[in-house]
Amino acid sequence: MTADLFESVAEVLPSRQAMAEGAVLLRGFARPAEAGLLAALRQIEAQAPFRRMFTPGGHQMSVAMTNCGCCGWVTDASGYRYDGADPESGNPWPAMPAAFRDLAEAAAREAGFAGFAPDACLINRYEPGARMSLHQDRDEKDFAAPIVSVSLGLPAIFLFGGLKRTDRPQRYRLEHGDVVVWGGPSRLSFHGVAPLADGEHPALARRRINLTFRKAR
Ligand code: MD3
Ligand code: FE
Repeated sequence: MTADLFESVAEVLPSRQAMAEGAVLLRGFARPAEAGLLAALRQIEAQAPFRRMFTPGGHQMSVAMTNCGCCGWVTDASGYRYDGADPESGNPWPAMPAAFRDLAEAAAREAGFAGFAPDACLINRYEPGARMSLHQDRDEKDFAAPIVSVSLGLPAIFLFGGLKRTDRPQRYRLEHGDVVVWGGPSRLSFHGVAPLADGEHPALARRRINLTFRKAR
């Protein structure tokens, strides 16, 4: 009886943790959508395979990426940008699946950003050892729109810094199904991901997938 009560309360009260002003962690928010997200991901991957891109400085990223939506984030010798075509194939990126869009919009609403309409989703794939160094996301046109991130698969240590590169980052462990919404004063915070520890996840094996929903145009 008591256990049932807690389960039904947990369903209507997702755990919500404020990380900073405008940054909200919704633990497990994506879990009910897991099957639909993974099916859509497999379709995207078949049309636009993950690839490890090169920074303008000539370093190959350890994280492999693909995209869906109007345009995809790409980096090469000429710089960082959102491109309407996949440079590997010349084709448009796969359309944003309804399962992706619905989840991102629901999470944004839950965090106080009703009306968020993402047009692009960058999909990051981490294998053991892959990392992302501290950076800001500033290739989008409109910083008033938040970014929504969805973590799937192996857990990662997320580094959440301040508005200056030198601000000491806080560490958060992001697990399968966790969603974070970054808006308002947190939108231009420095952030990164520590090298992925090896492990085995029931749905994603030795991988972590992160979906980041953006308003790029
Ligand atoms: C905080 N991805 O794709 S998601 C990225 O886990 C990126 O793959 C990381 O940083 C990942 O650019 C972190 C969380 C995230 C995304 C965008 C942010 C945090 C953010 C923008 C502003 C502040
Ligand atoms: Fe980022």
